[in-house]
Amino acid sequence: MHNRVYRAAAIHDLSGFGRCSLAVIIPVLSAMGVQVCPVPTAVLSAHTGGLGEVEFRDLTDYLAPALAHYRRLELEFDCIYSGFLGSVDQIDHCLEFIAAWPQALAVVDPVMGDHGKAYQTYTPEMIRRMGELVAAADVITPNLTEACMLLGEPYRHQPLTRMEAKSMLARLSELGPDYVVITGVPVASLPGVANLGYDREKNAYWCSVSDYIPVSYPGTGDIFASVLTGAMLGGDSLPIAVSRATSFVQLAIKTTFSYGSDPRYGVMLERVLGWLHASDTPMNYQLL
Ligand code: PXL
Repeated sequence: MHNRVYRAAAIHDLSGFGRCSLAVIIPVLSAMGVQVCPVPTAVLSAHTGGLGEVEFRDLTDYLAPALAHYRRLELEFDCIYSGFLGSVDQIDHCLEFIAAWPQALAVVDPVMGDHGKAYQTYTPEMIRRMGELVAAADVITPNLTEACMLLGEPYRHQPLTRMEAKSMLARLSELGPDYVVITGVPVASLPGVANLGYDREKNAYWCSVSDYIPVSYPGTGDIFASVLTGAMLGGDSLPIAVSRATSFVQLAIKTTFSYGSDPRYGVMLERVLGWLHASDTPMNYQLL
């Protein structure tokens, strides 16, 4: 039994509107009993997914002095969790955070794009160098677009066979991480959309399936990776952590869809956050 609150450094942007990045990561991890220390990579007025021209302030210069301060304080982090980055140099700063707390669980969400396309602010160099950060991670959580980018493959518009899905997981783990999770994957023999997991040490492939909902909301990848991180820090096995994250994101999407709100405004996290306190163990997983 552990009798302390785990602490995570969350290296992500702060988008004021649209319910993504730190605006959802902080409440989700806090609700799961993890202390979040936000390390903002950039401040934006809103996410970059269709809300017009955003105000963007890059915080690359802030990251090294913030790390130096935490070292002076002799803080311990149980987790270093990175996501949306504002510039290519921030990859080096994330690597420095991971190196400074080598015993911490290093979770890298290689946020770069979705639906087969890179996000507006991501340059080809950032995409190329993201592989270095992935190599230093214990856990990575790309969506299918990001998984294809990391492997240098064209985006897959057709459902994957189970063999292709397993091959993608295994090849991503060869880049370095012990645990690979790919979100939002259509798999030919499975209904809906699958979130896939691979535990390299156990050589075990898992999947957790969601119903297909014909709307896409920004920030769901951040919510998924945060629930997964909170669950793994709390001692869940990989399939149970993937299952918990899948169930929660599905609940958030279905709740929001039922209200018919503007998808660009994100999911109605406020209405569903309480579910994270449920003590039931979700068992929405199967072998891939
Ligand atoms: O949820 C990913 C994300 C994070 N941060 C910013 C974004 C997006 C996706 O659009 O624009 C600023």
